[in-house]
Amino acid sequence: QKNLSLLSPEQVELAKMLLEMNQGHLFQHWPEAGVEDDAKRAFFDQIARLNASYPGGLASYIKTARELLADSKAGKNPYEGFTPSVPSGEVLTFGEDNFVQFEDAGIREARKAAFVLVAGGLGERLGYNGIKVALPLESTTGTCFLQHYIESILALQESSCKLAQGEGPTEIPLAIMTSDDTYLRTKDLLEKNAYFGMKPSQIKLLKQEKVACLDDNDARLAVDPHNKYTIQTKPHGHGDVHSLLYSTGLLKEWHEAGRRWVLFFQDTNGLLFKAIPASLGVSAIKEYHVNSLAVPRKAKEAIGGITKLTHQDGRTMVINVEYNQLDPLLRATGHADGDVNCETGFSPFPGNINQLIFEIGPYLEELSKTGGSIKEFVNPKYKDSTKTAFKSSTRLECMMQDYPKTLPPSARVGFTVMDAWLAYAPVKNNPEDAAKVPKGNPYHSATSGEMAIYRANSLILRKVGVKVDEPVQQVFNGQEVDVWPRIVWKPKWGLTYSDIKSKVGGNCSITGKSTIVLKGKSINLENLALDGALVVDAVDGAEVKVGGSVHNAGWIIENVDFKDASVPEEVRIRGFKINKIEQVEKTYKEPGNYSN
Ligand code: UGB
Repeated sequence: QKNLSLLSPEQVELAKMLLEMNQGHLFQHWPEAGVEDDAKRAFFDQIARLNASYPGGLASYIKTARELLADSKAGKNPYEGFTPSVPSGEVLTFGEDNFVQFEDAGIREARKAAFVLVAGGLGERLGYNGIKVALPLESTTGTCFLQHYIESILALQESSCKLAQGEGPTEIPLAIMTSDDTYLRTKDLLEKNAYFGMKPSQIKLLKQEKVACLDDNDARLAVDPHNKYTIQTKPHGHGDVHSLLYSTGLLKEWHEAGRRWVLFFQDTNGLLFKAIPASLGVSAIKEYHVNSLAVPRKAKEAIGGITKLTHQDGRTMVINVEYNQLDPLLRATGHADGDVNCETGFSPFPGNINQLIFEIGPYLEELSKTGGSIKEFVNPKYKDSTKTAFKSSTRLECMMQDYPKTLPPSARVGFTVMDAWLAYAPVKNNPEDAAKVPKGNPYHSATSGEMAIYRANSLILRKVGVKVDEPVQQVFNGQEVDVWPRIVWKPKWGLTYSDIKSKVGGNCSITGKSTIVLKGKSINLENLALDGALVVDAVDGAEVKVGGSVHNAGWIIENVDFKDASVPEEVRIRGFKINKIEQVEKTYKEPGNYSN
């Protein structure tokens, strides 16, 4: 009461609302007026921001939270009335005829696309201190995720525009959703690196607001333990991306510019762009309004399962069921063993990798009705089975893949399954958790993410006729992985199967200890026998033929302990470093034809 005199009429209203919503604990330890008044005003500034940035305000947030927390405590099945079954979708195998056709179609469509990277997450499971998009996706070249993504989009743009011969849009835009945790560091990374070659005007940084954390089942707002005048906040989830694209007018702008597709992707999947051309081709040819990319999923793997849900009233939808909900849903509908592998060794439900392709027209039309709001959920970690206390504060969240939940049955919602070795290798788990992953399930760590790049590139080169040695097994940070030759290339060297095939000729071979780095657009490998390290760098316009025998001591992988604080964090978390002993470097700085 004594503090009321400090407040503006709006702040008094907010204080009343908080008291009505049973949030009196927020003021319990406040000293009388005259003491720490500035901090008290700052508290109300934060309350006003939280209130303004949530549809319906904080009261609505607290009300929804109470309902969802009560459902969670009661163990209520969010899929009441629905029966799950395995849906059918487009299943593609790299290099097969239909894969190549879809890739061709995808390259044609790419110039009409816009990309959206969701990168507002803290990466809590990884425990890395920087932003995840700044992490190297492999340590052979040290290229970071953001650089790789931008270079991939630029390579797509160039290939697609070449086919279009000057018709239609010529630049593919990239929007990046950040949060308070990632905005400045993402901006900084782009500015310090000249936007990795993209025009600054092609990139738009969006920022999602955080939501208040909750301390208990009555949705009492959580106070920061270090500052009693601050409410703890956390990101609301990647689902915010829809309302942001709508409220900023970006989606409308893209639509008016003649764009047809929007592609959403996550912060740390170094393989993704190998799957983009074919999956975009599927969207175009099958005329999907919504197309989700999927990979075969191991039971209990921490990725959602794409599921067909049929309601008692006959409604059906194909939707992602999140990993923590799939098992209870199956058990509740007569599958006594829950989320288990079938005879293939995989879960029968394809794994959602949250790479979504939407057709812009129908998407914009839907958002004009909903404003982009997405159904929320809560996922508290309870202290014990009484479900009365949380291990740490929780908050409401929403997921971008839940968008189709509100679509009418006429919407064309499909999915495309590709091999995980080609399409999916995220970096999500810290070394300790990764080492505990059940044998046979993917680690989703910095170690496995990097090794997956070498494996995919080795398998792709094998498909186009290169003899690549078998991998060897090695253990890094407690994880056993296959170590293939370290084969890496810039996206502009090869985006599609046909592209890559056209650049490899004769009898080429690469031994297991080898490293090859291809940094130019027109580098042709012709009768190359590599046993060591070879780095080829060629400017655009340099047509280079590389062949013959290359033999040297090469680049060696050496173990690093993740607890060794003398080693940089991005190296430690993968458990190895590369010792560059000896290599052959071929550099072509002027356009022209070169052969050796
Ligand atoms: N992200 C944001 O931009 N904002 C946020 O508020 C939160 C996250 P996680 P998650 O592919 O492996 C998803 O935390 O949510 C960004 C799917 O739900 O890495 O546990 C964040 O920066 C799941 O079905 O993943 O699981 C990151 O880029 C499955 O597909 C992205 O959102 C799983 O990903 C994902 O955030 C997967």
